[in-house]
Amino acid sequence: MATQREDRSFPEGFLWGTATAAHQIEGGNWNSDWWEFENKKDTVVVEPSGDACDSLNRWEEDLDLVASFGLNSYRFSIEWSRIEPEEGLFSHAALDHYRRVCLGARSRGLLPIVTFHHFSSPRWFAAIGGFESPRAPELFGRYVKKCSEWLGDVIGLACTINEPNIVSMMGYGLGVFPPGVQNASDRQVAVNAILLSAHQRAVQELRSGPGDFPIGLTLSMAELVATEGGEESRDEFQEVMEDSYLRGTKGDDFIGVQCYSRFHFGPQGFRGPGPGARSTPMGYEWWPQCVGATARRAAAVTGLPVVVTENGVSTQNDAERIEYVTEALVSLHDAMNDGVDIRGYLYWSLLDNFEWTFGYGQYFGLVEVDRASFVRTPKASAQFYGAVARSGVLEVPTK
Ligand code: GCO
Repeated sequence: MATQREDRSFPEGFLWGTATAAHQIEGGNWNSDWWEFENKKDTVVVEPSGDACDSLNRWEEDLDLVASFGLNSYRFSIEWSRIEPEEGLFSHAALDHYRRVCLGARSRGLLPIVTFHHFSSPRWFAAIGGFESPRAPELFGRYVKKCSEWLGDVIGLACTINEPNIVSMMGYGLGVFPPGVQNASDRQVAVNAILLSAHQRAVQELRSGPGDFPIGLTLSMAELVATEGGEESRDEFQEVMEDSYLRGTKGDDFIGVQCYSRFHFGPQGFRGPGPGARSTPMGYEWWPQCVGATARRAAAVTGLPVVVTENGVSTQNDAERIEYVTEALVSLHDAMNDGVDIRGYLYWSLLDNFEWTFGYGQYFGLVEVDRASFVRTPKASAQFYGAVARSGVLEVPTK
């Protein structure tokens, strides 16, 4: 029987992009807490980031790829440890580098979506306690102000802090991010509060600087499912990891939603998806429709427009990536049809890159990167996703 299909049309002006992060793609980020964390003797990180994808040098090649797919935006992060290598010492060369990246994006018809903090911090900042330090909001605000002076007129959309909830949970809960502290829930909650005030300080600095662009934070979210007796632990997780931040975005211009799957909660708390559930190499349940669910909840709690600033799947089966993105976009389109104000979707990630504690063993990219030569090879999913972006129409095969 011929394959039928239904078309899902997205509005004019919808942001179709892809996302990366400095530490995961640039290479040589030796002055950061992550470099120290991944190279220390007893590290939990499977391998160091090293040269990553050499994007500090190959950023024009990366922009050419994004534009060649037909996307209209590119999210990347600027690296604090390059901008402010020592406390109070700012590198004009580094600021100018990121200005060139913003201008390069614009010259290729790509809206530059700039993240000011994507997990990595300068060593000097980590040495004074990082986001446990009461000085963090002032220090982060000063860094953002300096960036705003240099880049404000060329930024298209600003993400202050990437997944602050993950910074605290992984750093002070699971201990697999710097500073590698385990089960310190009081410190995790305290760090959440400081991260949120750092975000709010950054919003003020960006608002008072040059340029006029939407500002928000990007939050790691998941579709949270409670089975009988799991409601309390689900609600506790939701409060610490999501709602405490969602409430703190009052006055922002958008909420960046980043989700990959759903999490289950039973009478004993967090539990797996149960036998036979399809999963991904990251160990997540295969659940792309989490995108629509989390966008709906973020919009309902914040009242803000939503940008899906990250969503994607780690797989070496590129057809699976196409399947995942298709299902994710259908769930997003359903939410938009129900009136949720969703402004864009940024696929994570442009490149196969350094996946933090997992090293280079995960493959989220639309583009393969040779680990020795750094040669970039677009995958079929890049052409698929670019075709959706160019037409604004997702063709969904129906049975
Ligand atoms: C995150 C980070 C990204 C990850 C991506 C895949 O959400 O953890 O923003 O740096 O690489 O999410 O895990």
